[in-house]
Amino acid sequence: MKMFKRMIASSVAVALLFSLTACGSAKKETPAPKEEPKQVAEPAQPAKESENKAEKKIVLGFSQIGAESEWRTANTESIKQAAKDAGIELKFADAQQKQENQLKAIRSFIAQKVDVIAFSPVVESGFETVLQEAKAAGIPVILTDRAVDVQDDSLYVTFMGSDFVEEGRKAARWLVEYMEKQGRGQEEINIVELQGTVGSAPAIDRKKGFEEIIKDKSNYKIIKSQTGDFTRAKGKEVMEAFLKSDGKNIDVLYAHNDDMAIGAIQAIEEYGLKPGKDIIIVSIDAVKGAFEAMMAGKLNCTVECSPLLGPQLMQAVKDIVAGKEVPKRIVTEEGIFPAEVAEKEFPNRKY
Ligand code: GYE
Repeated sequence: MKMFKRMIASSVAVALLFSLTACGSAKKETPAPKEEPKQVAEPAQPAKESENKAEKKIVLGFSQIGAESEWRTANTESIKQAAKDAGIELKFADAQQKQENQLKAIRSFIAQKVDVIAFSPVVESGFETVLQEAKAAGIPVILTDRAVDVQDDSLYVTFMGSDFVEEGRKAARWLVEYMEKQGRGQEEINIVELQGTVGSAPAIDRKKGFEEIIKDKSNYKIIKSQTGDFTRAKGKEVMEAFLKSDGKNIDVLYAHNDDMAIGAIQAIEEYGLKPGKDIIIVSIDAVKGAFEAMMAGKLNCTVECSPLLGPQLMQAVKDIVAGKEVPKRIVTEEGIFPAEVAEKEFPNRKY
């Protein structure tokens, strides 16, 4: 499968060629990226020591967020494996969910004069200065998975990852349809929400997309919403607090990732209710743990968010170093998996 179409010319007409197809279906097992450039990337920096470029290994500095979830572990593996396969030297730094560690890692990559920097920003804000430093040093930056909130989008070459708003919409659309099918379409539906890391792109966008769909349905109410920081432990802890205050009034749990849903499932069982039955649960990522929970009847639906970004990242690194232009935005195609298809799809899951 071709990960990128490459841009040879920087004309707007050429840029239009990159609008590809819409999102996938439950049948999809290997999500493919689709490309939606907002604009053509800046020309790559002139290659340093270009005489030896063919011989020299490309050095990529990658700042990962941490190891907070199954998703993240799969993402790290994908990046490490793809770097190996592509013959790219990878300098990998784990920020342990702390922005200050990411800033340090990026500055150290600049000091080491790596060829390309890529990172997955833990939160959206606060990266402007370090991105300006990278730009001043002539090092191209690729954003993977999560976006940053900057005025000047020439501070990065491309952003590859999912459409988180759409994932939130998919979760809500599934829920509304499911409730209708259960004959509960007109009932008061009390939802509790476990949000991802405060200030992160997926937490902001998944909330937004979900709310967008339920806002016109007056019987759907989010009665509690709090962060579980994308981890199982925090998801469990916050769900315990939700149950303590609202107990039997909770109809639905919407978790911004599967790990928090899995933590919450434990809390629900310990409280004496049946997850997936007494409380309907929808989450996002579609990791193997979610499929196991669905097959056990404890989770009702997971919306796919693919962490397998390694191969397309390495392709972009190579293209940029070779002076080719890449699309400004590369969106991953994703499906949705309700519990009914879990058993059939499980063997196909790659993360
Ligand atoms: O959903 C979650 C992880 O940024 C898309 O981060 C990623 C999210 C993913 O911790 O499980």
